[in-house]
Parts: sequence; C-alpha cells; structure tokens
Amino acid sequence: MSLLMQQLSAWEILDSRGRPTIEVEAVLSDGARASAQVPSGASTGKHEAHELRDGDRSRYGGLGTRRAAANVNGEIAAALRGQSVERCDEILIALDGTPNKSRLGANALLGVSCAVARAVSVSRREPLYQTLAIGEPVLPVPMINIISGGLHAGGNIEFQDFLIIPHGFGSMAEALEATVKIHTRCGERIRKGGYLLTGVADEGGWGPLLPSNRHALEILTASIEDAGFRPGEQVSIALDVASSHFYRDGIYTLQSEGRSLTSEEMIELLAEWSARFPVASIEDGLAEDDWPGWRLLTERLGGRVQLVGDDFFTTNPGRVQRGIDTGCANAVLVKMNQIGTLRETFDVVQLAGAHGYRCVVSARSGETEDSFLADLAIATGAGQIKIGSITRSERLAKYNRLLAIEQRDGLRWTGGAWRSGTL
Ligand code: 2PG
Ligand code: MG
Repeated sequence: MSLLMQQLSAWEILDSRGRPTIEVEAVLSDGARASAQVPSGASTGKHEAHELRDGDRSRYGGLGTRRAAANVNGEIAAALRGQSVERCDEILIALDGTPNKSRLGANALLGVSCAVARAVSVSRREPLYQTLAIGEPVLPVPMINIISGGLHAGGNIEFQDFLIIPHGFGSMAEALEATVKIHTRCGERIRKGGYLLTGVADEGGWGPLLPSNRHALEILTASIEDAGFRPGEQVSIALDVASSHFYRDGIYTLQSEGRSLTSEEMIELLAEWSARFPVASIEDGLAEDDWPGWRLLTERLGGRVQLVGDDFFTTNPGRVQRGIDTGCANAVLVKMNQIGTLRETFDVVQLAGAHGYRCVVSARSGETEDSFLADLAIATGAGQIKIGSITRSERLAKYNRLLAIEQRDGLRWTGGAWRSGTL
C-alpha cells in the first residue's frame, strides 16, 4: 500500500545568521514522522525562486517567516492530506502556480518537500540518501571555504569564497583532517602577515582585512604548502567570485585591485590567476546575465577549469538548458532553495549530467543544523559538495554526517575521480 500524507506543521526558527527561517514536520499515514529546516542565502541570484518573508518591519526587520509557516499549516497541509507521498512535489508546484514560487513561498514548499522525503526514509527504515538516490550513492569531494570576502565578510575584498578541494586523499576523513591543518596554517599566516582578523565570516572561513583578492590567493596557496601538501596535486583551489555583486553596466569593479574590467579583461584576469595559482574551479566568474561573456570564458578556460554557474543558473532547468545550448559554463551549483522542491532539484542534476555538465551540491550562507544536504549530495551522485568551512556547527552537521556515513556504510568517495578527471 502506498504511503499517504497525513499531517504537516511548520513554525519559525532561526538560521546561522540569526535570521528567521522555517522548520516543517511531516507525519505520514503509517505514523512515520520527520522534520526539515530550510536554508537561506545572502548573495542571492536575481533569478532564484522567491523566499517568502513577512515584510512586517516590527519583527526581525521584516524578515519574519510566519506567513511561509502559515501557508504550510493552512493551504498546503489541506491540499496534501491523503495524497500519495510520491505526488508531493508535483502537487506543491501546481498549487503554488507561479514560475518562481512567489505565491506560497519557495521556503514553504522546500520545507515540505524535504520533511516528506525524510519521513519516507523513516517509514522505510533506511538512510535518507538511499530514499533519495537516483543512481549509485557516492561520497562527494568537498569544496571547503578557507577565506571569505564579498557579501559574507564585510566586502573588504570582492571575491566571495577562496576554497580548497582536497582531492588527493584516500577518504573523506583524511581529506577533512588535511583541511583542518590548512585552515589552521592559513589563520597563522594571516596573523603573521599583520592583517586584521576579527573573527570568522558567515560560512565559518577566515574573514581577514586583506588588501586584495590576489593576496588571498597567495596566502591560501602558501597555507597548503605550510601544511605539508602539494598544491594542485593533492589540494586544488576553487573560487566563488560571486561577480554579479560587483558588476554594473558592463563593468566589473575590483576596488581592492584598483581595477575596473570589461568581461574580456575579467576573463584575462581569471585566466592569469588560474595559471599562476592551482585554481581548478571558478564559480560565477562572470555576472548572472553576462551570457556573451560566459561563452567567451568557457571557450577560454572550459577545457582546463571547472566553470560553475551559481547565480548564473540558479538551479533553474530553463537557465541550465540555455547554458548547454549556448556553450556557457561546464558545471552547475545545485541549491535546493533556488528552485524550491526536491523534484526540480533532481531534474536539474539529471539535465546537467545528460549533457556532461558536472554538479556541485551546495549549502547556503544562512544554514541550520539540518544535515539534509549531505544525504542529498550523496543521493545525486554529483560527486561534489560545498558546505562552507570546517568551523560552526551548521556546517559541521553536514560534514559530520558525511563522516558517519563513510565510516558506517563504506560508500565510495570521489576524490580519485576528481583527480583523474573522470568524475
Ligand atoms: C554561494 C552561497 C554559498 P549564498 O554564493 O555560493 O557560499 O552563498 O548562500 O549567500 O548565496
Ligand atoms: Mg556562489
């Protein structure tokens, strides 16, 4: 007999930045019960699905999520009661009825979608990744934030994330051990360099007052060496340029470098830095609507660097399809709340995979202690995950879940495949 939806409830909780988000609990016809918490971005793409906020300035400056919770408790719960769990996302999408989930809120829809999936895994008494799996579940290589800039760290340098990909290790556990060493060495280097370090940034990486983006790249490369690892061979660098946030009227303004660049000049700069430093992946190297620039960037660097579209694709199948058709990027950053349901998230992963585009399953800068993302990344078979740094428990909830699964269930980890280019 198929499992049916019985009850849904939602309430407002706080995310890792102290901003409201929602938690949803689902109860199924066999009594299985589970909840899920919804993440939230800061450097959001213009084309993301709509996050419903109350707009009542007397509470959390208008960021309250009681309306989203009320939509779950009212209209959504009523529409789903008695329906088969398999039809959950399809009904949610039709019920909302807007292209960007603006009526009921993508946060409301995603909370339901995830809570129901988890309740199904409880009912089946299996790990969540198994319930979600669309192929062979594999443990992803993490892309880990070590230095932050941009909107996540007060904007002193423009690039948002300077990350490492610890691919040259035999397991997730060894890769994380190496990461902690590099993170520590990096903190020491920043302090020794005399740069102001006031704490950690939104995703737990260092958020120092550095003079330029180039300095961050130099420090990160040196930190990999300080920790005793071979840059490029064991540990590569990934950048999230998040360039939409310093792009205006055709110009990329890198104030810290003292430069204002056209798309072509920005591509040159990225080419120069990825030749000079062990950069293997660049996310949002160009702005979200700079389609001609993305094409040039892909022609220039796509053969040797992973070019990831985040704000550029916003996990939206229409935008990913356009990228495929026009030869833009070669990888997709996959964020469930950019699109609003699990079903559409998996659709994007499958679309990307069918055209040889890689996927990186990603957290948001505003996260919760929910570890859902770890299972999602495993279940997609994407082979890559981006969670933030290795400090702060909203990040560690996911890393620790991956560690537990690796040690308990012994899944294959994709470090070797990344290194050999067969991911
Ligand atoms: C990004 C994400 C996570 P945000 O840009 O990739 O690092 O940030 O959630 O703020 O969009
Ligand atoms: Mg990004």
